[in-house]
Amino acid sequence: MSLKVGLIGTGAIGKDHTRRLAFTLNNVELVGVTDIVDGRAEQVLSELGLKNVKVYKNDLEMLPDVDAVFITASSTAHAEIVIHTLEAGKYVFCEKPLATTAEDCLRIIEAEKKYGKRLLQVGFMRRYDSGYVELKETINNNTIGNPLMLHCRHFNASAVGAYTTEMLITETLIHEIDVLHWLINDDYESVQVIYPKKTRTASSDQIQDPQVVILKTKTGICIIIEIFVNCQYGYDIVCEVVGESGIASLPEVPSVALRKGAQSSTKILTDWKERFIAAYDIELQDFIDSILTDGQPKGPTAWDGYIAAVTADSCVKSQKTGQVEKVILTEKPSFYDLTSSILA
Ligand code: NAI
Ligand code: ISE
Repeated sequence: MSLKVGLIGTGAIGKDHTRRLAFTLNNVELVGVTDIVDGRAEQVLSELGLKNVKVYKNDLEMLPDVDAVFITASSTAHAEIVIHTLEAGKYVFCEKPLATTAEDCLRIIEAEKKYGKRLLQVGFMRRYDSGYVELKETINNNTIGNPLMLHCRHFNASAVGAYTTEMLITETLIHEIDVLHWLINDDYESVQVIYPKKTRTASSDQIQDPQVVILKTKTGICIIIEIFVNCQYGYDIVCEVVGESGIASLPEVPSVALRKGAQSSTKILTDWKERFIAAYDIELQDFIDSILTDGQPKGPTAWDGYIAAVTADSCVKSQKTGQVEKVILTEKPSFYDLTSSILA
């Protein structure tokens, strides 16, 4: 049996997931794609050599023909498309962030609750990365005792010209916001954003790059994250957990160690598509298989999307005030306790 799916938004990750759905994943049939920019969907299909995939005018035209949609449109378009999909009773995989406001995440939660079972998964793929999974097992096994402090880095070689100071939080840090509370089984209490000296390599001097974010959890764990989206040298993801009796670190991406020309070196990747290629494959396959076998997805939920949005909002507030800002969530709907999640 295979799941009939469509994809909305054929930009950078949309093209990559189109390739994945058409050529890499099992038990899935890519029926169609759509993009708001005329000709973009056709171009991606032609570049990938996909002749039997239909181009739809928009998500509404596609919905009757599919069981599930993959939303890879720009973040500002997510909420509306997610709501359309849930109202049609179809499954939805929505790339991060679930929506650009916490209010929209709550609207999505209400729409999903009405349906009575989980229909939605958010694209927080790091929970499927073997390195983070091993790190979580190491923490859960009490190998380093209780976590006390974390030091993390999320660096991109360069960001597109349109990247803003806020987007370092809402588009980039959002991955750490999601994966770290999952990793250490704790909830966020407060955040603070600090601005170091600005790089001269950003495409606009309007953007504050890099930034340092301090997240404090309810049990007192202190997390320091450096975000730098124009670091020039590569795509570098670091996560080091300091515990009571040792330190556990995210494994480095394997690479041949070179000793050459009086230098010793290993490779650093430059592109997020390559760094998390296996995680994206496993994540999308899990979404497809969970629906086919259990009738609902079991990866990151709309509630996880909401936690990330509220925490991001507090970070954006702190960017403006320079102060420590609280992270205040509404009460978690019991719906999300009852629904299964192996990734909880
Ligand atoms: P992009 O700008 O390359 O592509 C977005 C595409 O969506 C464009 O082709 C645009 O025309 C289209 N679009 C916008 N509004 C639309 C609408 N209403 N209906 C149909 N198409 C629409 O952006 P990119 O980098 O591919 O990001 C897309 C989304 O995926 C963002 O939400 C981003 O945060 C997320 N993302 C997630 C990544 C991950 O690691 N999980 C990596 C990169 C992006
Ligand atoms: C992009 O949207 C992603 O999600 C990538 O994983 C992240 O590293 C990058 O900073 C974002 O722009």
